[in-house]
Amino acid sequence: MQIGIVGLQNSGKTTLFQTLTGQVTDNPKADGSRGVVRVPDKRLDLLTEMFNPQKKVHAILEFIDIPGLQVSDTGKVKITSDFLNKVKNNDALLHVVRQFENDAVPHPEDTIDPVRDIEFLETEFLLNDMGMIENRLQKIEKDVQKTKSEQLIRELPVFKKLMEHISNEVPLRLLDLDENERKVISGYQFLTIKPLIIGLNLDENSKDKADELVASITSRFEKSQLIVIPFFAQFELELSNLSEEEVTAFMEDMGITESALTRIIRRSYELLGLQSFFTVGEDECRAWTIKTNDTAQDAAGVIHTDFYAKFIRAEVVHYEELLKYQTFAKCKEAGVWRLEGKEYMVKDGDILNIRHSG
Ligand SMILES: Nc1nc2c(ncn2[C@@H]2O[C@H](COP(=O)(O)OP(=O)(O)OP(=O)(O)O)[C@@H](O)[C@H]2O)c(=O)[nH]1
Ligand SMILES: [Mg+2]
Repeated sequence: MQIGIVGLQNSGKTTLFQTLTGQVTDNPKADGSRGVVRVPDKRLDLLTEMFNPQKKVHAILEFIDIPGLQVSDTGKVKITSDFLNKVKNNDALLHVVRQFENDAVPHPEDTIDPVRDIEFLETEFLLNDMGMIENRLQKIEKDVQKTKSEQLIRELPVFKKLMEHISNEVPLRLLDLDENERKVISGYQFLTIKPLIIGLNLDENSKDKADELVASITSRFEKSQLIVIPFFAQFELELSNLSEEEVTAFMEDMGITESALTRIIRRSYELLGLQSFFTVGEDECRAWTIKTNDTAQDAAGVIHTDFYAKFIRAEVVHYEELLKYQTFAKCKEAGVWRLEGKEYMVKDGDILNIRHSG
């Protein structure tokens, strides 16, 4: 799973990227970096205490620091092909919006106005998608009669649906598409179809206004159902050099109960329909990421590609049950340890042991 950090120039993308990944480079302007983040999970910590394994392996998310978007003289955000290339492979986007004052670092529009900046990007993203849909639709309508191409016949109703939706200036992510429709357009890189989180980058002076700001942005963009997460990128980056106790004290002082990292990851999981399952043992305790509706067989395939085809059964016990009964033997006695077939829908927090052939 990969999340692209986008936004206007000097909004704090690289600062946030460094805060999230702990990957601090000498050159903060070296964009396009890719960083792996371990997904914090208290359950994995407890399982590790329980099994005392040689290795503890977290689930991971990847973040990409995408170069800042410029604003042209005519007041438009410039969407370049380089930008599109860097954005297209991401599963979701995190739009960092500036809400910090810093005279040394000019805002491309001079003033601080998060609503304007969100609108800027949203408008350009919508126009970009609208243009793509319009062009494609024209081409399909022109060629479909002539060629009777099956692909075009399949695409036509889907593109009509997209056009109708986006004409109302609503991002494509809010359009209900079934699996077949998604397949038809999977080759197209629409910007507004990607799950989106708005990251509001505050400075210390705005800490008392944070809730109010988030509420006003959320209601202003009600139509797009934006998810807004406030954080203090610079402040949290500075904390990374301190001891755990100091960090806790400083965070309390700022009224932060959870780091930006934890909150961003939790919302990304929700937004992307992700969940975690665990494998445990004396050699390794590990958290894995799968989609919400994945089956035991899908989960097996995530552990090892071969396990998908060779799947026999999954031994399943939920984390909460293991915590309650402490050992697998006691879980068995209590009837909460089960053998499940390949169609079993894995639940967040399941502990699995895959039985496979060969
Ligand atoms: N005062 C203050 N400065 C910040 C904050 N966040 C970022 N900065 C500063 O703003 C400057 C730009 O931050 P970056 O993180 O490099 O911004 P960016 O969005 O990656 O910029 P581009 O990659 O050029 O688009 C840096 O000098 C940061 O130190 C903040 O919360 N408060
Ligand atoms: Mg940057």
